Amino acid sequence: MSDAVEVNFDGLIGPSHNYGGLSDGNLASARNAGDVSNPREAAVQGLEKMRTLVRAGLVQGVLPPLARPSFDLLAAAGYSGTDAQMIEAAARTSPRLLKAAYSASSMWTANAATVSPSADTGDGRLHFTPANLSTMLHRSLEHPDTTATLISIFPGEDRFAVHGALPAHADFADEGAANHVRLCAEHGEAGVELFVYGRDTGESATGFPARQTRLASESIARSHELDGARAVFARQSRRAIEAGAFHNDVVCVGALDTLFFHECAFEDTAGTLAALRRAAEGRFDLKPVMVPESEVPLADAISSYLFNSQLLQFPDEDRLVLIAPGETQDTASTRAYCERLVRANGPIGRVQFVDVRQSMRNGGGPACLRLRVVMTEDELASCHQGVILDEELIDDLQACVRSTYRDRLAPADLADPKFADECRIAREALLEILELDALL
Ligand code: SUG
Repeated sequence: MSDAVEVNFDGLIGPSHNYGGLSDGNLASARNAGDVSNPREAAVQGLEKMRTLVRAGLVQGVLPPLARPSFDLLAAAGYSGTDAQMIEAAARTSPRLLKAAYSASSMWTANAATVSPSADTGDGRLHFTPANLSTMLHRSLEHPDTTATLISIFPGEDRFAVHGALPAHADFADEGAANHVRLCAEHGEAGVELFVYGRDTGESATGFPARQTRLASESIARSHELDGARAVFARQSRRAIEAGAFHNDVVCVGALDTLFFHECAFEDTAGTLAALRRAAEGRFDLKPVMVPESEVPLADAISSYLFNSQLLQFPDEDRLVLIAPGETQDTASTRAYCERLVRANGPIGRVQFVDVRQSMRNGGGPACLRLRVVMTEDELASCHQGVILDEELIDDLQACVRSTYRDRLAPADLADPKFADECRIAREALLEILELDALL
């Protein structure tokens, strides 16, 4: 089967996008904590990135923002009464909790789920496991609603398997596709799935948190019925985590037969590449593109987000295109590296920069904003068509964002109960455009 395409499902950035400083180990989130955000600009930037891919002739989908604030979180913390009373009381007594309840973090759909295309799975279905995101409170709220979203968009258990999230315990900590890379000859052919974990169960934690465990990765490979010979488990380097690579996709991205990564991404680089080559044997020749520390220091890779790029096969180009954040162009070492990368006759032929600065300031680059789903023609025709974008739909979503989102949001604004109404009205209007009324 080679009739499959890779569909990027981007998260539509929600109206409560703010700089909460909620993610320990994510340097951008810490650095920008408390700043004034611009949700309207953030969502428009995200939609422009989607437009870039639509114009290139790729299939582009969108996932709607989740309802925020999460009144379930406030109720769980003992707040009661009307919505307004709960918000006012939380703002007075626990402003950090209110920020968590308001977080728009579901925009980073690379963390929504781990996805295995039907070409890789034992039962020939397309499998999703929504990530429990159990390491960060604000992100741990996402998975029940993400699961509902995925079921609405990928209905029918004959083709699609949407699993429940793993148990919400540190042993099963899971952050989804951000720690998962699928490599293959062609999207529709059986591939190799690389799972990257930061810690084993039972290890005592020091320093920045490792958000993915080996047990979580192995559990997902089992429930997706992957061929054991084609699943590889590799450990993320502690040094990368300590330097701020809270997900592997901050230091590594792969597509088709190409793995683009920083020298310090893995604990055992040679062992990881050898395991990938073994798993790929007979199907494709792995093309590793390793960026040495001497050319791009790890700190620059992380602050510029060079690797948090989308690596894509554009219809009319024979080499891959890297869709990189503008910050990569602003950083001397990564800009120079990109120029050399393109000149070298390797698998990556072009770098295109996009502006997703609002998201970047919370540690989310182009790759964080998308969930890759390889789909056969039949699967694509069976999914909810309202979320598959063309330019007209992007225009409609942008017009809706421009009329319903604020262009300035300070942490103190979350205390105003009227803002909760604004968020609800904006989300409802977006769901209507996407014909997702079932999620209201
Ligand atoms: O989980 N930032 C996100 C960024 C996620 C990026 N995703 C990938 N690398 N795939 C996180 O740390 C910051 C929210 C705040 O501080 O308000 C935040 O959640």
